[in-house]
Amino acid sequence: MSGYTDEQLAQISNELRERVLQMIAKAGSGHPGGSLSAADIMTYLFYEVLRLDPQHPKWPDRDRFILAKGHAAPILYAILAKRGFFPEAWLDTLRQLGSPLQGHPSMKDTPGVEASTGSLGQGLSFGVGVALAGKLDQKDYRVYVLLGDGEVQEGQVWEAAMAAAKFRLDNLTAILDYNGVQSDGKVPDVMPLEPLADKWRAFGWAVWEIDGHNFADIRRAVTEARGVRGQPAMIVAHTVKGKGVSFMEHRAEWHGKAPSAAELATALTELHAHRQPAGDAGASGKGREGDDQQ
Ligand SMILES: Cc1ncc(C[n+]2csc(CCOP(=O)(O)OP(=O)(O)O)c2C)c(N)n1
Ligand SMILES: [Mg+2]
Repeated sequence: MSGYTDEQLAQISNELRERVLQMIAKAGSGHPGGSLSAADIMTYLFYEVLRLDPQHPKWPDRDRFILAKGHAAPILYAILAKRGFFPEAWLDTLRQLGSPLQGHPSMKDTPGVEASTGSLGQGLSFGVGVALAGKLDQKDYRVYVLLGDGEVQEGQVWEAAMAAAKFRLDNLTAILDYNGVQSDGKVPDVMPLEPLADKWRAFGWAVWEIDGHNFADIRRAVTEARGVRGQPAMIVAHTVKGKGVSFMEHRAEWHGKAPSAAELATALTELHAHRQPAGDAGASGKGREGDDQQ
C-alpha cells in the first residue's frame, strides 16, 4: 500500500529537480542531466521503499541505497536533506572546499551516503559485497544499486553481475537509469548495449523493463523484485536525460554543465509549471509515517 499518491511523488520529485539545478548553478559546476533522469526512481525509493532512520544513518538494519553513478550526487544530496539526514542549508555548499557535499559522494563525510562512488563501474561490486554480508549476517536489509547506462559499458559491472547470480543474492535490486546518453554522446554510438535486458537474463538475473518516470511502473517492478527468491533483480528503467527541462532533455551537452542564471530561471519556471496547484506533498521532507523509526 502506497503512502503517497503518484501525483504527490511527482511533485516531490520536481521540487528535488529544482533544488538540484539551484545547487549546481550556485556551485558553478556539476551534473544536471543524470540527476534529473534519476529523480523519479530515487524519489520512489526514498519515500516509499527504503527502511531508513535519518537520525541514525548507520543503523545496522537499514536498507542500503548505493548511487553507483556517483556524478549524480546532487539528486542524492537533495533527497537526503529532504529526508532529514542533514540540514538543507548544506545544499548551498555543494562542491565548495571543505564542504561535506563534494562533487562525488563520500561515505566518510556525508550522513546517508553508503558508498564513495564516482569511479564508474565499481558500485555494483560494492553492492554485491554488502548484499553478501547481509546474507552471512542473517540480516533482512535490502540493497539497491542505481547504475548509469554508460556506466554498464565497464567490464567490472559484468563481473559483479556474475558474482551476484552465483551467490543467489535475492536481497539485491539493481536499477539501470537507461537514459540513452553518456558524457560525450548517445550510448548506442559510443558502445551499443542492446539487447540489454537479455544480457542480464543471460547472467542469471530476474529482469524488468519499465518507464522510469512512471511511478506505477516503478512501484510494480520494485515490489515484484522484492518477491524474487534465489536470484538478484535488475530493473531496466527507460528514462530521459535532463527530464523536466526542455532544453536539457536528451542532450549530452547537459551531462556535466551548470546552467547560467537565465537558464536556471527558465528551467525553474518549466519545472514549477509541472507542480500541482494545491497540496503540500513533499514540502515537509518527511517520509512515510512511521518509516523513520523502523
Ligand atoms: C571509471 C570512470 N571513467 C570515466 C568517468 C567520467 N565520467 C563521468 S560521468 C560519465 C558518463 C556516464 O554516463 P552514464 O552512466 O550514462 O551516466 P548518466 O547518463 O546517468 O549521467 C563519465 C564517462 C568516471 N567517472 N569514471
Ligand atoms: Mg546515461
